[in-house]
Amino acid sequence: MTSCEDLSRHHLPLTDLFMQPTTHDQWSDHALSRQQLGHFEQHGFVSGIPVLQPEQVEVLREQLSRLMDPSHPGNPLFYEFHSNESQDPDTVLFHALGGWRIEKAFHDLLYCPRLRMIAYQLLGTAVRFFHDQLFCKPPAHGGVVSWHQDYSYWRWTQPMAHLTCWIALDDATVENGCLCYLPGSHRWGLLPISGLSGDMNAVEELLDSDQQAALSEQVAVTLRAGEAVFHHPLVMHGSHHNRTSSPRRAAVINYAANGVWSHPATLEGPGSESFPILPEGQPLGGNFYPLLFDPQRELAGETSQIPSLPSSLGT
Ligand SMILES: O=C(O)CCC(=O)C(=O)O
Repeated sequence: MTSCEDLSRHHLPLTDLFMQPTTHDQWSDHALSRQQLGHFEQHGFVSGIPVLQPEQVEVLREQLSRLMDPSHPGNPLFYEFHSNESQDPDTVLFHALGGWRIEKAFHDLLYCPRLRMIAYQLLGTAVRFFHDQLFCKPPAHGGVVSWHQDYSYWRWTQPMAHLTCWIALDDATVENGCLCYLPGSHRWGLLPISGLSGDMNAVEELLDSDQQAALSEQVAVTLRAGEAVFHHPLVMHGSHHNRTSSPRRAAVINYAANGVWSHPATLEGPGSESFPILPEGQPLGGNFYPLLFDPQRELAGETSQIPSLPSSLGT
């Protein structure tokens, strides 16, 4: 039981943290260029995108510190909550899913217009919220996030038409464990789950020799607080330790194209018990999977001026 209101029933912003565009021009101010879309297609990610103002980062940090407290009255609303996913006190990884149900700024982050617009461009069709995540590494003993592909955890939703947005709430640097990518690995196909914490290179035994060699060509994506990187559901990514004297905190939003449906037979991985799973064949929708961007509604269908990638759903 929780004494906190479940914000998932609200499918509109609850605060004025994010001003909503009212015209087509205002929406297009948020759009990625064709060149940025091309980078995503080629490498599997596009980075360095300013999405939050410093005041918005500040509000999110403040609410994050409340969310990280296991005695928060809304804590039972998390889908998953790990104060330290690695179990090892020397390599701490705070990881939680579901903050959007509990604190208003994290709820309203879903409605950040730039995030909604870019998700539409990269998915190429109407966008649904899939879930959110918080990944925080404390100073001095922050743990790794092992190399992985996001979709390996999401096979219970079909077909693959998903997207991740990772938002830095602190400057993310090589020293404090920013995200790293293996460019082009989104063309490797889907690999099995090999774990998210503890051993950075656990995936190595699943890779062929060319893929193992690609590990030495990893690209570290450094970001300023308030900037984001978007990545493909199959691109291999992970992050190293934080041994600095400051925390490295991030908020993540995971999206699915409208029309993606539930296939619980292939459910696996952490959190499967508490995640809001829909019956077989049911398209994502309802309280937990709100529609975040509908080009018919937001742009009155006038999409030709805004570049987007082809939808893998063919819509
Ligand atoms: O925050 C991190 O270091 C990892 C994040 C991640 O793996 C993801 O967003 O898919």
